[in-house]
Amino acid sequence: MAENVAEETEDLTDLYREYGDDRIPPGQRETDGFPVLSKSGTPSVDHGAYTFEAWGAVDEPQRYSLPAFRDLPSATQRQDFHCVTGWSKLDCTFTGVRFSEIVDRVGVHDDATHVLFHAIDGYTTNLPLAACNREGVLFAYGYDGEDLPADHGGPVRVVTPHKYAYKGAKWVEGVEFLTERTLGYWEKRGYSDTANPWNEERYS
Ligand SMILES: Nc1nc2c(c(=O)[nH]1)N[C@H]1C(S)=C(S)[C@@H](COP(=O)(O)O)O[C@H]1N2
Ligand SMILES: [Mo]
Repeated sequence: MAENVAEETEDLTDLYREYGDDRIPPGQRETDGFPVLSKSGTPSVDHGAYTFEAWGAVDEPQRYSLPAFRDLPSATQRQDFHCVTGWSKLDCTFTGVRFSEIVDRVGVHDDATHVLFHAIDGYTTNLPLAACNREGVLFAYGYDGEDLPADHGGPVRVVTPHKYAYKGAKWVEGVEFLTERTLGYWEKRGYSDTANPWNEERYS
């Protein structure tokens, strides 16, 4: 899979304890499979032409080919995955580049407050910078020790274990640092901007 797989798997399956006693958020049901949920199907991505970019309110915009991105220091984490439509998949293992790893390289401006993730299918999703500057926000290219399948967002997707899964853009091609909030695809269409599963923040 990756040239640079981390030795240790970080266990983030207990992060629900920040919000209460129940691992499965209210109104969610555990699923055995890994459903695929996309607004418009799986785009075909040319891995040779793929680039990951970070730009906006930063000193040093970054651009990586897929091999260069996979050469960055990596992390592997086990986490639960909660879709706002009601299913939760427990114990997913993702490998990728931590959000903080990118932050370290771009030199984020002091007045940056938000980010917008951009995806190849035209999808976007937003988060406050503070929600990204914490454990668990990963640009994942591996799942269960294999390359991340295309249906689940390969070659690279975002995962956000403390939020509903629509905050994790599949087929991500970049992250834009912003000095004000810009709503993403589902956030513009009535889904919660804050998206905390344990507080059941589904709709805005
Ligand atoms: N680019 C992109 N990312 C996306 C979506 C999408 O339609 N396009 N759907 C979101 C939603 S609503 C969910 S629940 C998860 C689903 O991820 P999965 O298909 O791997 O289960 O991806 C999120 N990321
Ligand atoms: Mo979802």
